[in-house]
Amino acid sequence: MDSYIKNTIDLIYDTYRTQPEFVQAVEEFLLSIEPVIRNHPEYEKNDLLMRLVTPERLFKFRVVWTDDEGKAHTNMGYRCQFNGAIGPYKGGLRFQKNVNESIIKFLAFEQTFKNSLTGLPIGGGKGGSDFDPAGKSEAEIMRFCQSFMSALYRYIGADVDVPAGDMGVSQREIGYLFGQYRRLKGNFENGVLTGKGLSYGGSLIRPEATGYGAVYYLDEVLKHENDTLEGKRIGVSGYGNVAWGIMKKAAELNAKVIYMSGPDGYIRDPEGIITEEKLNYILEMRMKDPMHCRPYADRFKCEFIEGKKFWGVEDVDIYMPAAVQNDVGFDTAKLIAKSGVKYYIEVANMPTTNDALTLLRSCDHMIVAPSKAVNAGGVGVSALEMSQNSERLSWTKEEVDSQLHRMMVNIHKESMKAAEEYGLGYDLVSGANIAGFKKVADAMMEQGLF
Ligand code: 2IT
Repeated sequence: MDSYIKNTIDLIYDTYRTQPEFVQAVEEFLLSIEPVIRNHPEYEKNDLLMRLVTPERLFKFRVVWTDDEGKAHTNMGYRCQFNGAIGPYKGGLRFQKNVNESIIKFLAFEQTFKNSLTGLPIGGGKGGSDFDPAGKSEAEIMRFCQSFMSALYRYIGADVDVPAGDMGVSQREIGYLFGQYRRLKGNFENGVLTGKGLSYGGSLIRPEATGYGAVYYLDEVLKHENDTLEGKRIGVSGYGNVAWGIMKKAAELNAKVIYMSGPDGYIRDPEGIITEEKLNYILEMRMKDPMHCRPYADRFKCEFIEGKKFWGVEDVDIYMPAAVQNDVGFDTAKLIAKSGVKYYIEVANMPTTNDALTLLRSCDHMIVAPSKAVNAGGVGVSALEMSQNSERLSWTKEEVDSQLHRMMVNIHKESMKAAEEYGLGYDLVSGANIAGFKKVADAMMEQGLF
């Protein structure tokens, strides 16, 4: 291994011992870009790698809110402005009980290269809170969002940092956050958040964009293998916004999702989650209770396997982990490798542990695609929302969708080219890391030391 890379990884392990997710993301990334580093001795002199893995800034703030009984609660809020070399910081907000500095930093780090891959001028950021939205009333959610934005508003702006949603933050939360921003600033500035409602500057297709983009990317992978989506069976973990977009677009393109999973277990629907009735039912089910997918099995008379994950099943052609980070660990990866399934298309941010990813990538029969490329359509359409806001107009569904499609084709192509340039063959993981890295590195080198 290149000594500059090795020393940097050692230093990261040493410095961030208490931030395992962050260290994991950095290590995977640095190992991938090794061939580029070897060609650029000037990077070491300019301390490029330590600068690259050190956030420009990270805000931590107290968020106090009152519940419906009038009792006060205190949570931690975060916004990490990781890298702004190629554009305003851009990335989602995650409200989930397990959120901590390590998780926010890994997401912001990944976001930097994902955003670079979109080809649009957006830097990397991420934020959120350990607030647990489960079981909270509408009024409690509103008060929490207002309090969160009261702390955050001074650090963001349409040309500074543009947050969006992530887990636990959807259009409803973005509405409350935007309302509070407007109230405090006395300025409409609708480009300051993305994922907004259509009545105040939101973009058509944004809710579906991540899932649609993932299927467009998958389509490119299949074409590369002289294969097609026609008739393909897909196993998707999760049934959230992103998984839902995958189900819908897959159905449109004559493929079908036959497995989905939730915290309570998994569903096997061999007919496919393809009808409008089924897709609408999932939306309803999630709104009522985001922790259980079992009601789907009862409603559509299919199998529900309690408390288990479906990894390892052989009756799919494609696996798409679209739930949480580190969903697939080493033992699960062994099951996936043994299943003989050819395509492993990451969708959620960092769904695979590093040892599991190494194992899957080493299987000759498998093609592995990395989440930072596959899920980039979400933030890509957020950037299109920013463009529409600054032009003060809105594009049609067809316009946004065709730009999204083009973006995903391009991300696949650029990743493929980057890997080929370094003699790595059809290696979409390294290719995405290299292509995402190069643009950020060029911008940082040209902007001088800071
Ligand atoms: O992980 C992601 O790319 C997002 N949560 C979307 C970020 C955005 O700014 O739309």
